[in-house]
Amino acid sequence: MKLIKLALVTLSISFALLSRAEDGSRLWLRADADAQAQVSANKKGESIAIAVQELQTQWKGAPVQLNMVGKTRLPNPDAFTITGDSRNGVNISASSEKGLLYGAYHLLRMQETGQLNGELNIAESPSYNLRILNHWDNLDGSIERGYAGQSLWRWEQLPETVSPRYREYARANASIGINGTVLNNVNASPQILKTEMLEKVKVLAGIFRPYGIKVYLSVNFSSPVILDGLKTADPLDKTVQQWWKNKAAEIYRLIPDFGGFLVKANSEGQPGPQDFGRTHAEGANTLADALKPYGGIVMWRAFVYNPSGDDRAKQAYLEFTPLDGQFRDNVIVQVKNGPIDFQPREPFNALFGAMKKTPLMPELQVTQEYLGFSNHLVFLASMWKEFLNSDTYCKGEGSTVAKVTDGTVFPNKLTAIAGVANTGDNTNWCGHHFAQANWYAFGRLAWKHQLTPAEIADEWLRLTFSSDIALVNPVKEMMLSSWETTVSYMMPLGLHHIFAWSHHYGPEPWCAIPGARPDWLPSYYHQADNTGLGFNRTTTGSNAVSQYESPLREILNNPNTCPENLLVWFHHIPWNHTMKNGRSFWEELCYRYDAGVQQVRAFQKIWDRQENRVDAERFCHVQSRLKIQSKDAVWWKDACLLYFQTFSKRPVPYDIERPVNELEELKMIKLHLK
Ligand code: GCW
Repeated sequence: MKLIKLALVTLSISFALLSRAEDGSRLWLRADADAQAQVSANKKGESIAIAVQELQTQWKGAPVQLNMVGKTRLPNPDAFTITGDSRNGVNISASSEKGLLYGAYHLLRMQETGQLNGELNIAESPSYNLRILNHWDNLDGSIERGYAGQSLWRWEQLPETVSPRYREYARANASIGINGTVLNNVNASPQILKTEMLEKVKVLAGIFRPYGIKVYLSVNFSSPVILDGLKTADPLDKTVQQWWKNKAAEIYRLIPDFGGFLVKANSEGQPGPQDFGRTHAEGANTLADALKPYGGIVMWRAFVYNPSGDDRAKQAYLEFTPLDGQFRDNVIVQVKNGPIDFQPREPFNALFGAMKKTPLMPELQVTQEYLGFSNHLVFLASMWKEFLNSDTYCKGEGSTVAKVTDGTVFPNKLTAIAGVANTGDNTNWCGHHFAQANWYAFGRLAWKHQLTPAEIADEWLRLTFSSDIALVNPVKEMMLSSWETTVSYMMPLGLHHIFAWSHHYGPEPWCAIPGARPDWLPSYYHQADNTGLGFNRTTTGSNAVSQYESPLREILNNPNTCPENLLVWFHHIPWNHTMKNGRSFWEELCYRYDAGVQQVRAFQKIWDRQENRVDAERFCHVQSRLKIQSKDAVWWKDACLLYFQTFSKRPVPYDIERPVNELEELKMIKLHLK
């Protein structure tokens, strides 16, 4: 009998463990739902009901009162205050249901990260009003630049069958303040605007709504022609304008709070207004006029470049600055952080600060297209902070990118930020457990760009792994140095776009595809020759520096004042150029690559020491990904140094690790990735 009992107990324990499998599916929302808190609200509503339920089941402190207050007290609908005392009674106030929900998640986060110590005096209001994820998800379920499986959206099953993950997705986003989602790829299929697709979108919008999330769609500029056989998509044509108006009316009948459109036009083969001799502003305005009566917006992307044009890094600025002031007030121009394309490190795009009459929204890439996919551990908050803190000098010193986009420098009501999502249908959502930290960091920075990467990493680790400082401290250090480390082993000192053809995983600085667009080839960017390395964007070269305000342009123009981490972005640097530390440029390049390799090895050591503090499942998963990252770092170092050495003709300094690969063998590697 005793034995049977014991067996039963063991069985139920193992079941309990099984049902608690640490597969990462719970993201940063891992609080036990076994509390029985007293929670009341002065109003009813769908979002309030969620806030109440989250608190009832997870809050372990004194009774909580949710108060809906007037807009005069809290003008931003997403803002909230938390007052009172966690031991005697807590008040969360906001002027909207959403605000109360954000307040509830904030309070729970404080509890879970150990930040409660009695009195509460919190007032939060978001940095950006619109905090939006962009999904590059195709209607066939594939994801462009997605490394975590297939799309979360099961279009073929909708509208009848609804995956439980839709709600989990909404909850995760709401918990970090994300309030918008663009469901489909910017390389947009016109089919998304067909009535049967809109019926499906409506279902998702309905699930996301109580979580405060609006749905947006990417649209194809040729939709009127492709879907309904119009003769043209010319934005100044009356029938085309009417078509967009009718489409907007149809959408809003189904989804009254639809957010609006995201548009990639005249970029990488996508159709756009220029096909008809019209400007980006004319194109954007036609869509904006259609959405205006319903409160919708247009996010018009500035990611444009064409092969016959000037230096690629200059093109978005050249096309968009002449249009400043010509966009409707419900258009916002969406600009990637850098002037090229989500490279490991870029200077900020000179459009920030230059467009003074048009609101701009930063576009960040959460998915790691150029940063090792979901194999490499790279915490992107550091990169995004460097970008947001960059000084544009557009209204004197201190006009940072953050301040020129969040309404501080230019008083825009329309403030927004977008992140290209890294989610997919993998159990752990993002492929790499640590890639979840980037989704988290995007939301947290969009909410409050003043947060430091250290604060965000700290929160995320406590929520996701443990609050044990023996884990938090070393792993946080690893996260905080991970971006710089990756830059070191991939593209230090301002190198960029020396990736393998098309899939962008791994090095191919030698890549030469006959007939290929020159601006899709690494040699366009690195310009290696016997004299040196780098793209001359100074006044003696492409003069991209002139797109920046003084004194930044002068700082960048001079190799002795240009930040060394962007040196060959702006300069063609001689191999024997003396760096600040006295080394030659060639030597420094070698040392940087080597440092990157050594640092990833150090990450492996840091992680292995956590074996007893992390569940086996996630521990092993991260451990094996770090092995890949370590091997890849060596691959990058050998490929780039051996290749550039054919130009520098200098030895790899004798005190750094010797190459373990042959250049000719590395050149044979052809990965078949998407
Ligand atoms: O980074 C490049 C990607 C493309 C992407 C494009 C864009 C969606 O390689 O896959 O297309 O940028 O941002 O439009």
